[in-house]
Amino acid sequence: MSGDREAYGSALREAARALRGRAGGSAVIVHHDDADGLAAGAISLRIAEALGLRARAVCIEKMHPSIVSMIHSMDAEVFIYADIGSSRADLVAGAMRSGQLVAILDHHDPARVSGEGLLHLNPELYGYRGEEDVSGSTAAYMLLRELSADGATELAWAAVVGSAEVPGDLRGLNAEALADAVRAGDVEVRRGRRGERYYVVPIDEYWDEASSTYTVLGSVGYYSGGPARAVEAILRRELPRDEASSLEELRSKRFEELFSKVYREGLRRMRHLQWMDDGGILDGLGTKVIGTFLSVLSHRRIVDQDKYLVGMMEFKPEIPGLGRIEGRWIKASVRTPDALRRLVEGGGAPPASELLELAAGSVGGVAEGHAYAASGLLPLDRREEFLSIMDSAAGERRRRPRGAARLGSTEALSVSAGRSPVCPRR
Ligand SMILES: [Mn+2]
Repeated sequence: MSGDREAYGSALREAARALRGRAGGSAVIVHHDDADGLAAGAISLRIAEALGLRARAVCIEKMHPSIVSMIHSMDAEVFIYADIGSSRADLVAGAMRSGQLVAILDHHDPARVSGEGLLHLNPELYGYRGEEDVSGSTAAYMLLRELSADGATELAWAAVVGSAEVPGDLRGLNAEALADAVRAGDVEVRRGRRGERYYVVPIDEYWDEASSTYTVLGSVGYYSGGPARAVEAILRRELPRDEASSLEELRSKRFEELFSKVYREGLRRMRHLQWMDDGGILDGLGTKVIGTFLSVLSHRRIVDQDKYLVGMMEFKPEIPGLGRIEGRWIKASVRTPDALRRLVEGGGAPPASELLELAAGSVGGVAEGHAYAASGLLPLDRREEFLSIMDSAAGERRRRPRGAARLGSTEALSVSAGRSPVCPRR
């Protein structure tokens, strides 16, 4: 068990004091599109309410410089980032205008930046592990509880649902939210053969099932108002099953179409990677779906098991509730098929995130992720360049066979390859 509860607690108290000073103003809640992000968004709206702030929510799929700068040009004094923002706190610090107050309630690996008016409340900064002890929605819940101990309890169950992306029995700060939810009568802990299961009374569903349902709304339904309806549903203590199943149906139809395209045309093969694009088939669905598609595809025979698998679709420049970002962009996702995954595990090949960050960064894009799955955005007109940079970087960074010249970075590679890929962010 990790975490400096005292230091984190006093950071929460300080943040609450700073935020209370802004009562009566207006706020923008920026949240992620999966269940954790949607629950964190709902909880953050309740935070704004507790502070007497008029608030509106914007759901974003990715941190991107243009998106962050558009956010901070919105007319508001308080900005809350929920389950997103930490890894690019540098972008936030750079885009903040004077007088703006920002609270980041996130659990992803934080960029360590500080600045006037920036309240970075990621429990990882206090020794907790975002992969084990705390979800984004729990991070948000902790601040809500600080602001309004009584009002918070009603949403503790949402933090439990958000925490479903963290594997194993809930612990650390997640267990604190669970204890509140149990006390409120909203969650029952049932012990199964493979550990605890959390049954959520108001929505009559287990936490992990509920998590998948909300995630479908937020991600597949990203461009059709899904995130806002999911957030509203959480605040009303409801689970929108019907909408989720029709979105799932739509997604599997599109996936079928895309599988036929891939089998008809094959994958484009380079020395160290293989790639495909959706040819517009996934248009209108949130760009998380290309990652989901690759995860399924990566186990098929058509895929070379020792090459990185790259999938691309166009990223619509129109961000719902925010506006149009400049330029035309592609969302690129990467997966490591099984044989390659073992190589990465052993330090014999670079993590997917490292390659993608390098290649996307070289063409003016952004990327993040972990050893076996990563995703990013890159300019549409620099796709070929991006692919060839990624292919040659993969070649250069492969460890040479035993006895060949030493490559100094293999130790660092195996360390990052060992991180557990728990956060389904890609
Ligand atoms: Mn999360």
